[in-house]
Amino acid sequence: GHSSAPDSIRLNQIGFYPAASKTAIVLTGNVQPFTIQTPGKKVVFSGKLKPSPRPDLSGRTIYVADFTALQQPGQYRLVVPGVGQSYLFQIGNQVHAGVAAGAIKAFYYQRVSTALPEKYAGKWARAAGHPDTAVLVHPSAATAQRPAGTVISASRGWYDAGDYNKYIVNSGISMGTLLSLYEDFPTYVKTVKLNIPESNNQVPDLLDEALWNLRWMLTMQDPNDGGVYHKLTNAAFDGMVMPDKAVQPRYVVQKGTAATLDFAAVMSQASRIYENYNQQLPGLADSCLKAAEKAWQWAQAHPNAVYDQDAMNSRFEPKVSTGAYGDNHFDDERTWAAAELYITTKNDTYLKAVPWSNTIRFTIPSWAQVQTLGYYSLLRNRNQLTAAGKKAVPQLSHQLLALADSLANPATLPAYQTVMGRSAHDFGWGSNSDAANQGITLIQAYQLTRQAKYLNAALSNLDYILGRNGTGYCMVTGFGSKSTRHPHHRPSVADGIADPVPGLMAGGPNPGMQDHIQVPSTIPNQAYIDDDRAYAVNEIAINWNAPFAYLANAIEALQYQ
Ligand code: 9MR
Repeated sequence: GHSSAPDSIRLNQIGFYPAASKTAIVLTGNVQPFTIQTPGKKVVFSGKLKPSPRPDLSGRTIYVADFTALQQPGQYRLVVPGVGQSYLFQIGNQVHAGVAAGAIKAFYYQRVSTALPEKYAGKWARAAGHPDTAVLVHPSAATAQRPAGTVISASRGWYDAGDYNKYIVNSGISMGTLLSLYEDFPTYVKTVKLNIPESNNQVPDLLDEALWNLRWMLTMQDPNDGGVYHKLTNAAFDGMVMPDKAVQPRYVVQKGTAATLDFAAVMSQASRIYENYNQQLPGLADSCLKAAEKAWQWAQAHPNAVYDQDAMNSRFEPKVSTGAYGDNHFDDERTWAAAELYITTKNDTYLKAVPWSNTIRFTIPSWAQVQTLGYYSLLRNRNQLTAAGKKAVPQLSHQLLALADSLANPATLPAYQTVMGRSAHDFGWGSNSDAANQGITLIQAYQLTRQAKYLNAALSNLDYILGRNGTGYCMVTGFGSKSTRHPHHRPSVADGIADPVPGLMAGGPNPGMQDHIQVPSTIPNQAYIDDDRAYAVNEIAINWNAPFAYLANAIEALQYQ
């Protein structure tokens, strides 16, 4: 036939569950008929486009194809005469199982200090990078016991993103999100097989993978005082080379309140989760809880140790120019840490340390804004709390549902019929992770109420990430028909393999152009380019993949409940 223009039809490029809603967006100028066809061009469904109730962010009316009524499993295309046809998609059960597992497997590919053999990594096999067995204490972190230049070992962990550094703050939210996936859906998560070196032990693969980073995090605590170094880093970002070719000196820099509280939260949550695997991992849960309590005490004694990279650079050499993850508001980290410590220990002292005074504030989590992770944990553990903790549950539930209702409000549904993109403010750096984190909020509301509207709304954001969006891309490498192929990700750029490392979600549309790479459009939901220099829209990061992994796996876990 003639040019198929699949770019004019935007849908989840992977597919749909038989009983779930099925929507595509068609970029056309008028109401037209559409059909759904098999690969052999047999028409199995006919419908008519409807104009979107609201214009998109460029002010244009776009058109909605609803084929929810088609439930027969199979492979199909959507065809709009004169406009084009979509990529092939699937209707079927477990339709997202592959991408959901892939989103977790992506963390394996980010492993530091180990080779990735072909057996697990396929064509993305690579040599070990960054042993991190001889890391220098930076002058900003010097103490009497550990003067500047002291050599410590801090192996393992995950590379943060497209760069090769390891940041505690960002590891914190990433770990909290992945551990919460396990805590919310243990039965499903136990069935997720990742083909990683630990796959044959008796621990779920997700927890094995998370352990690679947890063990690194434990090394970032100074055993002398309990404080946690903000990050382990080069002085400057590496070039676009493979991990084993990046051999610049590595430092741990000053301890900070945000890093230490995030660490305390993760270790406390990890303690109660890995406790179930005490036989396979003897002593781990205990070590985590001790580390968490020690970190908490350091943070109590240092309630305001800001990581200010510029201030640090004005006083110490070498100057450090890698990611700052700087933050100077710690109430949210304190809330999260106190909540996790309270849930694990049942000690009301921690509950009292939650800064409730500024009232419960549910916001969409980000690396700098983590109190909601603590609220989620309190709610998911609501039946195990002490009497004092149970008192907070009604207010927490109320606030969670207020946020979820504002997200799922049909009156503010944007043109693409997704929760994501209700306003231009949704499109900052790493916007796809906000879509995923909105999805998690909605899943939490569903867990609490079992109201289908929340699950449907969460699914709309999975559809968004997988293709029903203003860019026309499925935002996850290796999945979908037209997906990100050139992420700002050093191994994907440097490995000489055409296909990018799979399972990685791009940051997504962001008109900010902090990388000075021109995007084809600065309309916020379209401000995206698949270019490996464009780190403001096309980098990948552990704190972005984690909520995506949560969302995709949670939706798989919930489909038959
Ligand atoms: O995700 C971070 C984003 O919120 C910030 O605006 C941005 C600039 O400070 O940094 C992002 O984090 C990057 C980090 O600093 C270094 N590793 C790559 C991260 C993703 O781009």
